[in-house]
Amino acid sequence: MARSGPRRLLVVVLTALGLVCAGLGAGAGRATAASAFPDTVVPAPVSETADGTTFTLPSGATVTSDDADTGGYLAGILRASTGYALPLTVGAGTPGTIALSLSGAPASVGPEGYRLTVGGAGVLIQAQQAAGLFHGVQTLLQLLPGKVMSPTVQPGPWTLAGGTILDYPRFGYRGAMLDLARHFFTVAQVERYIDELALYKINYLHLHLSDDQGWRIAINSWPNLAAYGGSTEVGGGAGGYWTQADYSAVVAYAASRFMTVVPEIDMPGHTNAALASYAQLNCDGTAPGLYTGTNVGFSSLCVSLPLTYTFVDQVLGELAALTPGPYLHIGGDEAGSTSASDYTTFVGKVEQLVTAHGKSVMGWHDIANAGTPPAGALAQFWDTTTSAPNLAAAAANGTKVVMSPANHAYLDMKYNHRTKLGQTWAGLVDVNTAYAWDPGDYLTGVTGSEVAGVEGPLWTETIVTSADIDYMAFPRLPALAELGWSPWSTHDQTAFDARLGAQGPRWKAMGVNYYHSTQIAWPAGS
Ligand code: TNX
Repeated sequence: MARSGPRRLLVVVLTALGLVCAGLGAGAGRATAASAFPDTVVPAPVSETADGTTFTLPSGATVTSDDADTGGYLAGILRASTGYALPLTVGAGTPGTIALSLSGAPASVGPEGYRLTVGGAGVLIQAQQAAGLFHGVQTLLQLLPGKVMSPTVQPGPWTLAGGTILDYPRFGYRGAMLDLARHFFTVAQVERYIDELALYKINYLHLHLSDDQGWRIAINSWPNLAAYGGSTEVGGGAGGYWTQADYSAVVAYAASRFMTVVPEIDMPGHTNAALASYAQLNCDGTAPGLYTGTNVGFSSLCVSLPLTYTFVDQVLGELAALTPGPYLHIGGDEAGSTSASDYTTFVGKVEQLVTAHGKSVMGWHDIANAGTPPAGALAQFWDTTTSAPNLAAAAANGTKVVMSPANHAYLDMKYNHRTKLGQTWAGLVDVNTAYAWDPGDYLTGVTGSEVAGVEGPLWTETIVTSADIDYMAFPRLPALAELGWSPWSTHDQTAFDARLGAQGPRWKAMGVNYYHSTQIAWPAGS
């Protein structure tokens, strides 16, 4: 649905008013602040119609839901900040003040979309599937004052504007990657990040589980990988690893946020931790030492060694058994110590192993240098160029592309030269640079229909704490999330910057250590 000119102007004015009101402090309680509906939502919805009314959540409000988990998720957040009891009823019956319903949604919303209606009696979210209800809940939370995200009781009123939002994603793959290898992160740290990502309708979590500096997942058939290969990290710290139960807990937690885990074992390069753990995996039978620096491209599995494929097969087999999602990511990037012919041989064999374990291949786009991957594969573009001929050829043969151009999508690039964390090899990436590209029309020879979606990788050579993760991901991750979800027709830097600014009070309430980019007018106090 088109946005009319006058309404757009009105929204700009009301948004500004909302920001001013937000700056008046928690006690101001001005119902008019909610009039900013609906242009506070990131990612921008497909269509939105405000009807000029408002609705205030009464203290006796109830929640009904056709999906128990999503109802419980919403009620949990609302109870904490409003202090209201918000009793939850699951299943059929009279709709509650807030009703999450799996009936009546238009077919156009698809598996992940929803229709959200705010009327005089309350809020109705309708979806075809539970994922749609969950995404609709995220939009609802963004229509409420930002302090709704606080873990402690805040003063109301809890007012939102009346109207209807119809919404569904542009792309099916909207990912974030976390590198656990350069620095180790605990289950709790990753679950915290999952919760933050879920707010922006991210639906894939790519975990980079092995690299030169560490191996982070226990593999029963090769126990030294984690026990020894996981015992350090960049800078020489103690590292760590997840047990298989830890990994399964993260997979289940992600699923509760409608997010699919994609595990990555990077190979044939980026394998020093594995080579250090087992001498017999090395061509010369000698294990290198553990590595705690930040160079890339110096390690390679031994392509001519039969044991290499026994090893890869067993590792992938255990991971496949633990992973309900469709993809196993085999890395394949920066294999600087593997000859081109060895690389082709190796990637071809490993792709067959992934297929044999019933999974689809995902790899960095370098895997297209080894020819077109098997049907159903995803190749992840990471370079700073706008053309990648071998990738375009694979795409023409059916490989779908996930877009992570490092000069726009890498969450480990510095915002500017004063940024203490991060790297600069792909350039500086402030918010507007993160937002200013079209994933569906970026690579020469790769058409929109060949693009599966976007992903924001966070490499962790310089990232150590959850505060560091927050600082690099926010506010850029929401920009990427919008490129992945919202129709291109909504793309507007000025409008986005205003909507992004409206997230500041939410992150403040949650304790997210976000970067206060000077490109954004953050509301006072956030
Ligand atoms: C490149 S691009 C890498 C990673 C590094 C990252 C640092 C790619 C697929 N690999 O090994 O961590 O740069 O920005």
